[in-house]
Amino acid sequence: MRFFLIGSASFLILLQAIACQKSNFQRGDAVHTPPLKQPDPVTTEPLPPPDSTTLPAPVPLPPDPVPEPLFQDCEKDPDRHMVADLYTLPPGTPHLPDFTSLTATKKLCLKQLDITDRDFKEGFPGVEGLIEWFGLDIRFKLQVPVSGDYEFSLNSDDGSRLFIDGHEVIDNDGQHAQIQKSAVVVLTEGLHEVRVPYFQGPRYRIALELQWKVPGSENLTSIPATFILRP
Ligand SMILES: [Ca+2]
Repeated sequence: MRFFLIGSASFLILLQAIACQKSNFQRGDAVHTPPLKQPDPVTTEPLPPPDSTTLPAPVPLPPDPVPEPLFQDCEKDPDRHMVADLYTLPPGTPHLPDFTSLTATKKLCLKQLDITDRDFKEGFPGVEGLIEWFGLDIRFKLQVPVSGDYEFSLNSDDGSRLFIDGHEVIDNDGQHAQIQKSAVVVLTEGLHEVRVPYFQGPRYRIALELQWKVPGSENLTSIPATFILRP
């Protein structure tokens, strides 16, 4: 009987030892679990250059302003109220011809007669054939703001004349370098017909300026565009 108890106790101890070993074996599995994956190291390589296609486009510089031609087709610019019939003249023409006996080659429009004395190539840009030996019969309506004495000044290279309502006011005709002539006329308030026949003789200079001095003023100025209307 005593031997049986000792044997049973030994058997229990043996079972506990086996259970303990099994438990250790399971904990050993946890120890041998593969380590957690470490994050990739931070790269220190330099960034590639930015794609040039993503850069903002350079701002283009504005083009140089193109000088506005003095003469233009009348239909292209209704704001040009001076109408000029263009005539070609034979070389050596000494003075203004009778334009009514000639056939105009073109009709052009302009805003102002303010062509100061200059190289002939600068004065009539953009219109083929306007170099020398040509004539312009220029017409427009003048809106006179108030009745009174008006002084007009006509400067030209070569010849020109000024007519108001069919009456000659200034005769500056002839083949010559720039000459300025003036006259005073009495005008009533309202519209008046103005005509300035002009011709360019030989190169190398041209000029055509029409100015006025309104009642009470001391200075000659170009006629404001608001007072110029189509004939
Ligand atoms: Ca000339």
